[in-house]
Amino acid sequence: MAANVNQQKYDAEQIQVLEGLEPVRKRPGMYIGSTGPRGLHHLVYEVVDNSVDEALAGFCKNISITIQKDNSIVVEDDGRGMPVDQHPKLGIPAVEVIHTVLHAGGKFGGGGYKVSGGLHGVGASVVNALSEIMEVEIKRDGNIYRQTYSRGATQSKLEIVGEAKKTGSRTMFRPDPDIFEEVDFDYDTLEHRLREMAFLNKGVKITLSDEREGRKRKEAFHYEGGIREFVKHQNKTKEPLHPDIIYFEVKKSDEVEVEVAMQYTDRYNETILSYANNINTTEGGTHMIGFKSALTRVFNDYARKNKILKDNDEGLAGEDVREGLTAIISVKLTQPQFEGQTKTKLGNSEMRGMVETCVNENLMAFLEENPSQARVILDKCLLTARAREAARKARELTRRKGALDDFSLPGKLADCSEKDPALTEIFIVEGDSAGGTAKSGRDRKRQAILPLRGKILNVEKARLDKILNSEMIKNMITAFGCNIGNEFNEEKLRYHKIIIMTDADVDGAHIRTLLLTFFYRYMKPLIQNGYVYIAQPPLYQVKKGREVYYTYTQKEQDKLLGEIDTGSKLEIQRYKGLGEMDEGQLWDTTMDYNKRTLIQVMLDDEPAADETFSMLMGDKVPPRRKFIEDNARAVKNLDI
Ligand code: 0RA
Repeated sequence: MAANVNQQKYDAEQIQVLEGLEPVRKRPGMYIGSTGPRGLHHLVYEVVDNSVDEALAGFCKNISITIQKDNSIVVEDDGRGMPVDQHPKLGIPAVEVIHTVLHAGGKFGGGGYKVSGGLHGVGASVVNALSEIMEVEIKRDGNIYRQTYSRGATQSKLEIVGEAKKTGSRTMFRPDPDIFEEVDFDYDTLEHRLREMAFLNKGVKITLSDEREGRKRKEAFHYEGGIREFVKHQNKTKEPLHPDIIYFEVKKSDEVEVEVAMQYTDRYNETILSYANNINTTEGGTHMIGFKSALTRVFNDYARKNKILKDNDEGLAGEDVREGLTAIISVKLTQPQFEGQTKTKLGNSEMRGMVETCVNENLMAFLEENPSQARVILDKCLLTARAREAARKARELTRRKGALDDFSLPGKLADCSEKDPALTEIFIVEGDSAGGTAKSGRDRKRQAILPLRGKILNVEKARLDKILNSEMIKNMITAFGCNIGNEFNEEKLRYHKIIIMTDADVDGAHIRTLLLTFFYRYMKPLIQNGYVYIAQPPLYQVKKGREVYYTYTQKEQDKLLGEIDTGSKLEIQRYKGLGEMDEGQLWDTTMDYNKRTLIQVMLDDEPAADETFSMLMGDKVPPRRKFIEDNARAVKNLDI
């Protein structure tokens, strides 16, 4: 009888709990951002974050993640094991609360900083709500405990299923196909984030395995050097200017921790990645501001003190001391405040001073202890400052000559008549002839056309002064109206859609990559905030009598030819370039708002983007060859 009463009570709790997770299934986007691939992978990070928290608390060394044959995920750690004692109010085991009550995670918090509570930081209950099955196994107090859940509800009571010598937690879940557009996990996506996690939490060993048929792989990420090795990794395809990776760490009690690693390379761009509680703060924030101001100050002070800068020399500017720099700033704090459009901007005001002091003291000490490395870095800074000054003088000269060219729209631009940027778009078109066709075919009110002739400059290998001498780059800057680099101003952007329209061949892909490199390095917010698109011109035109079909991929073409009645005569044209279409065709297939497909360029993973652009556009050939070999099979419309 007693057991029966208990059972009833249990059922009542269960219903209450079930109601608690309904909102997550109704509006998953609110909790994990999206139900696309990004949201899907986010489920894994939520579960891994809990194990990383256990590692940060000092109780766990190993975390393993396995993609199983059926695309279910297993996350296992050797921590203390999730708590199984009864929750005083709810009367169910703590582990069940963690998995069935929304936002329960925080309630168990006993001090120390946590990864969770960050970008989404919604915890295990949300993963349960969005999984068709979930199973937790806990080794603790000599027992193995198990409980199962499904779509947010408890499936079985927590029970002891065996004996355990060690401690730890194991979570298995399979995302719900009713919720997610696609439930296939991408190994590379997980690999990037997990490697990043291992860099950011030194000493923790994270293992990733793929057990799916034909895709078997296994890798371990374990870095005793932490973010030092992160910098080394980011600089793999760059040429470092000095041997040491400058590194320092300041820990104030258990409340705050600041870690900085940096090294200069021969590149002209900067890669400064900032993190708060393991979250990539792509919008920067107080830690980033503190770092930048300390950097400028330390190099100026050192240069003056050592007479590298004379008394009446102008000081080094921020961009002079950041050129070629690869740096990682990682802070951990108990109460992070995330602000900004995408909640990736650290708001805690105390972090500015903390990072600033930490960098002021430690960087100055490094320079003083390593005079030859200091000299190499400063020589580079001085060179940059001189180039910047020369470029400024040259610009002023053209301005004084009366040429207002700098401010007037480029002659090559066919602008649109609409003035509201939210309603307009600009097509960057490969070649004058396709540019001409696009001009005739476009909607003059809302579509502007800027033709590009030949190849654009590879900005990965050029300094700003040279970049600003490139006619095509100047044309883009003036047409967009938003300026570049430090002067970039999103509010001045003249078109809210920037559409790259190149041929569907290798040259087109090259031009597209060059353009994206320029946008990424000099107008990053354009990509971050979703203004950049890629047009999809068709690959084939198929005519059957009076009917005309267009297909955009080889697969689509094969499908069409399979479906179409091939008894009658077909005329098939394989488009080699945009120039082969007349204005009507170009409008119909690629530019018409109602029929076209545009691919929006997004920035999901900053370190990965930096790595790819550095490798594709830099001077080291072997990594590039390897990339091409690895990815050759994924290239769909390769036409050499
Ligand atoms: C003991 C106490 C607490 C949590 C854990 C162990 C624990 C949780 C997880 C989640 C994944 N792996 C884990 N390993 C251990 C609660 C105390 C607190 O939140 O500080």
